[in-house]
Amino acid sequence: MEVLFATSNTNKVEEANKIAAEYGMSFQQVNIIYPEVRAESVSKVAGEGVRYVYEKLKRPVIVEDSGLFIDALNDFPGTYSAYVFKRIGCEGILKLLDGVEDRRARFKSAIGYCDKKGVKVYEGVVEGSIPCEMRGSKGFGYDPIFKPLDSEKTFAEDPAHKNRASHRRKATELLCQALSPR
Ligand code: ITT
Repeated sequence: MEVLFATSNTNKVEEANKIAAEYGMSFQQVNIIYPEVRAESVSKVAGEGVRYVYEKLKRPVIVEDSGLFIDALNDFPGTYSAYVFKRIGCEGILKLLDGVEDRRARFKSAIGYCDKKGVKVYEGVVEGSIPCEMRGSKGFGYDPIFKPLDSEKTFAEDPAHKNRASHRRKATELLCQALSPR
């Protein structure tokens, strides 16, 4: 089964497709601009976004909103992660956390799916922490500054572990299980 994936981020599609293949599914990227609502939850952003995109395409489609939520920064950058990454990147986040002891953080992913029956949203979260320096060169975005709880390596150092444990893995699996029950 093939479902459209409305995103400008090819990395997201590649990661989701590795997981979807295990369920005999795949996502086909479609570059369509949709308004991102101002909201504090990734689920709200994904749900509203996919409703808009479905109205344009009238074909089963997903939108994924994701982001990094840092405890010591009151969940910043959260749903503003893409904007913040473009402006200050991983280096800027490390500066904001300079001297901060509490390094706890989580990645969240919400996948909004819409077909003629309506919108469903599937969420995934991975808990971790922000190291004091960037580590690794794989992956994308904030991967060099995110270390999941169950590993000593960042996602950028260990993409195989990211594939097994990520926020995207969890949300994508819930979607695939809902679409192709075994
Ligand atoms: P689309 O909105 O077009 O799908 P985007 O990259 O702008 O693509 P988001 O709005 O969901 O995606 O923003 C999420 C940002 O959070 C993204 O720019 C990355 O910098 C970061 N991010 C999300 N998932 C990530 C992951 O698995 N690893 C590292 N950074 C991630």
